[in-house]
Amino acid sequence: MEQHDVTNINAATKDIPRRPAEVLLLNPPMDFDVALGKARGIAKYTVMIPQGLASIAAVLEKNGVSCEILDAYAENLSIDAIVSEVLKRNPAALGITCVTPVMPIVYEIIRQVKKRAPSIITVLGGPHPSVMADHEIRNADIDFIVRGEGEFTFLGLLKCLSADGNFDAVNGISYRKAGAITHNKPAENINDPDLLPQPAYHLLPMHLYTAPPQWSIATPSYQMLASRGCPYQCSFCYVGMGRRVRYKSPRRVCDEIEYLIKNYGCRQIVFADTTFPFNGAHARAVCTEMINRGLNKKVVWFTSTRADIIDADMLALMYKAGCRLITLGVESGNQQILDSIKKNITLKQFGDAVKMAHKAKIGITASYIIGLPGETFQTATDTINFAKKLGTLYAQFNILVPYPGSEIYDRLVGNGKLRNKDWNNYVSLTSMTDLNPPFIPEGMTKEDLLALQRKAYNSYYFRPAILLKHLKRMLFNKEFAKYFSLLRVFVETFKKKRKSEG
Ligand code: B12
Ligand code: SF4
Repeated sequence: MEQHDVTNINAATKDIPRRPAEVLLLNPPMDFDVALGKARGIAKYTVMIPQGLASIAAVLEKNGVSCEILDAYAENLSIDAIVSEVLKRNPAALGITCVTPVMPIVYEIIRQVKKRAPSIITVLGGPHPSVMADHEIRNADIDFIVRGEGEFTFLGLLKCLSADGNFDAVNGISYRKAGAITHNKPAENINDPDLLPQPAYHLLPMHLYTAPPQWSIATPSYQMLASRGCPYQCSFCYVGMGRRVRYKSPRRVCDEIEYLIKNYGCRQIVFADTTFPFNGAHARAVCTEMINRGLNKKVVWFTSTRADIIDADMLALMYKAGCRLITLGVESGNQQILDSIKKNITLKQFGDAVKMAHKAKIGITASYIIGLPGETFQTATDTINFAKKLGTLYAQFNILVPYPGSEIYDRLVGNGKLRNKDWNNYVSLTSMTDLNPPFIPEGMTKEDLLALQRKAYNSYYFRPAILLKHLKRMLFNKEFAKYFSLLRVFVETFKKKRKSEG
């Protein structure tokens, strides 16, 4: 990578008051074919609102900082197109949201931006730079990293930049000072999400957002949050929002839904919360408020949850309030593996939860992980068999990606079992044919993992019982558009896979 010195922050800050557009927030593309302008990604079938950027933009606007969002992920923009857009808008600061697999694309974007406009201040935030700050800030194209929740940290940083102030006072940032790397104290998490303004939906290309095809019952579909944080300890997961859960009030949740209905014709909500009905009392209050305001007649909604926090009454109320699908992270069909990843749920609890949801007429996507540490052919087969026994509407079989920030990642780094830190390989969900998996369990090869994943999908979906279930749904619920989208994703993924296999 070409390196050049951009550490002269003072020179850059002098420009700030003279610039019209202060901040440009960027959601980068993730698919390298898209980034290189070679193809439109299948990502376009799952294009969700970048809630973090939308929330930051709202706080900036409220505080008088002019701000724009470029959702290059939603717009399928290539790196070249993004760079010319950034140069055209010429912001004082460019803020980029980053998950691990987008990093190689982000490196290239900031390399080109800094080469052509060195005075644009680059700020990275999001899950990946938050945990890898010490590593990433060594890249001279990155001026600042904002760790953790970014709304007020970023605002503080911008104020400091325009006043030529002292960065030491801004908690939550990492940067280079006189050649040395400095990590300021962590910033505190936002206590009360109600104090945040509503996300700046008006700055986003709202016509482009879609839910994953299997969740698309009604369109337009938008994603929102009812809470932040997760108290559980699953070792494969990175909980960037902290262990303490903070809730939006039911009134705020419903105001936001009403806003999305009124302004964007919203008919479906996907709660992006890690586990929405975590606190039963809060979930009941949200559902009741939805019903009282008649929102259950206007939108359907989905959420992720855990098998140990739902019960028959809760599910019945959720259904009444408009919930039609839940995602359950089952992860493994082998109790020993489940215990080893600190899931703290038994196979029996999963079985009971699925039965209760079926009774409540709520569909389930169960998600599984193949290739966890300790996985053998037998435990993977246990997972496939258990999935078939549960018989949920959808099943998703991911190959483990040990994301930075998760306990598994730290353990694999510690015991020397992490195979590579090439972030290109840190993509889950897609087939790994052309990737080099960062972790492969002992006694297995990459081909074994791929074969197990293929076997899982084939033996799950190509069964008369499941095919019939879907056929019935398509015909009786008139979900033709959804199934058409699913078919397109299937065909495109297949074509892409064939291409990568040469
Ligand atoms: C909903 C969701 C999705 C949705 C929508 C993604 C989207 N564009 O919003 C879908 C299903 C599409 C998805 C896809 C993926 N996801 Co996802 N997703 C989530 C989930 C559950 C919620 C995200 C969210 O809305 N958070 C709420 C907002 C408010 O928080 P935030 O985005 O983190 O932003 C805050 C801070 O991080 C910070 N910040 C963020 N960006 C920036 C930028 C700047 C400039 C600044 C200053 C601050 C800042 O300030 C924000 C406000 O406080 C999180 C888990 C979680 N709870 O965060 C996983 C999570 C973010 N996803 C993850 C991953 C890995 C992925 C995929 C890479 C999976 C894959 N396919 O390979 C893709 C990547 C797609 C993409 N480019 O975003 C990981 C990331 C781990 C890592 N180390 O990178 C997470 C953390 C899950 C996990 N527990 O492991 N995801
Ligand atoms: S997998 Fe779900 S329940 Fe477990 S820590 Fe992550 S967000 Fe929380």
